[in-house]
Amino acid sequence: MSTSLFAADRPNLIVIYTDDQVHDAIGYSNPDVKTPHLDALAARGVIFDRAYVSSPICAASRASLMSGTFPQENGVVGLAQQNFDPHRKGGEKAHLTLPSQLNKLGYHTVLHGKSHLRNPLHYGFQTGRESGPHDDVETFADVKEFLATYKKEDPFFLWLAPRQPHMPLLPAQEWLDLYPLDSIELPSNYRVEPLPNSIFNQGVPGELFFRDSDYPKNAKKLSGGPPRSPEVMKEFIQYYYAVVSHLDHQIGAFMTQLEEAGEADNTWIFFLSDNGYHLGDHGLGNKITMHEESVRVPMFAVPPKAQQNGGEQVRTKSLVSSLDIYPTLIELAGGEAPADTRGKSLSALVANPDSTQHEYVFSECVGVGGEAGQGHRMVFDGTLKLVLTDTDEYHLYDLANDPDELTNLFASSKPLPKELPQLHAELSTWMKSIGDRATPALP
Ligand SMILES: [Ca+2]
Repeated sequence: MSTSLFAADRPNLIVIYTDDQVHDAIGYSNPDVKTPHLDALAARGVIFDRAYVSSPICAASRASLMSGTFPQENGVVGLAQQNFDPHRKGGEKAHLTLPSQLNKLGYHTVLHGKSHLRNPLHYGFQTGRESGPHDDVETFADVKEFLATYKKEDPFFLWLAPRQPHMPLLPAQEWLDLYPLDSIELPSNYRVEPLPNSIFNQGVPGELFFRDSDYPKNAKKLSGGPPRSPEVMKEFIQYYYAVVSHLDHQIGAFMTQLEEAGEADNTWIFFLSDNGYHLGDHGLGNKITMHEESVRVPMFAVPPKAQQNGGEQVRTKSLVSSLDIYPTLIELAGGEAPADTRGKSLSALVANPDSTQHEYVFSECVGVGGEAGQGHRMVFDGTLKLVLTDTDEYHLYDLANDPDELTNLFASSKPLPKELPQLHAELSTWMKSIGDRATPALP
């Protein structure tokens, strides 16, 4: 793919934005997961193997993507739905949201599925609606109707945000049948419960969540946190994967409809999730932490037909941020993202998957405990991950040698890497730039 092709003439833009899908809960990264439609779609574009969200929790991740800013910059830092101020920084530096920018560039903008920032029309979408809590059918019915009735004067920007595989996990039996329990593998870093350490805090210090009271259907309500036995965890994973496969099926049907509507030839599709999910790894459920399972998501981009690569899978190992979506879409629409937008257009990386999108990615999750500033932050250079926890402890992981993030180098006898001071400087500079507090000295 060439850069000139990236500047196609006002293509339609679709973002498929799933909910709580961990990075390897997709077939092209994990053969245990059955997602034939997503695998085929991804094979027509570029897979971003190392994509990180700016915040591993629903509302903060979404507001961040819509505004092109980190949570502490736009004020939506937590879990609960909040009235999202479309003008970041309280209006001092008025900055239109992604849908508002695309409206100005002549796009028809529509959201169907989960907004989680209250009414999507409030922050720039022209049409669409937030679907109900059990939207596995409703959201896809809404987008089907949108495509069927869409008038073709203007290109469209469709934000398709199904709630799956978020709780509750209620798959039909046909999807569960794809995953016999005896075929389910536990994660290599599975534990019955986490070690007592602030790195695992998911609320106020020491608080842990599984949030699976609706799983499985009709089951006795389970308590909110660990311990979680191997048997229970395998059943949980079975339900989770089954929901992912159902979601894949629905996306496949939508792609067929897009094709039949004659729009596939002039549409860019981006796929990602708002955050990952702990499936018993480290003894955890839910997200919120800075571990890979929480902050890393499946993500890929598919260009219009004429620019596709003929079904040969293309993957990039470069670090990518969810914040890159905003400037990428603005560029595709022929506009220019505001200078202080945090992400960077993916155009150069799509044209050359061997290139480097970011030297460092950052993430934060500081609003869950209910007190401002409480939570975790991280910087990651692709090998080393430095985390500052909510009790001011630093953790350092070497993912090249420890991909499961089991050894905190500060608590081991291993020598600290020479890159550590630079990593700390990057974390410190970034935290200051988003209005976070000063970083403590390294141990
Ligand atoms: Ca989510």
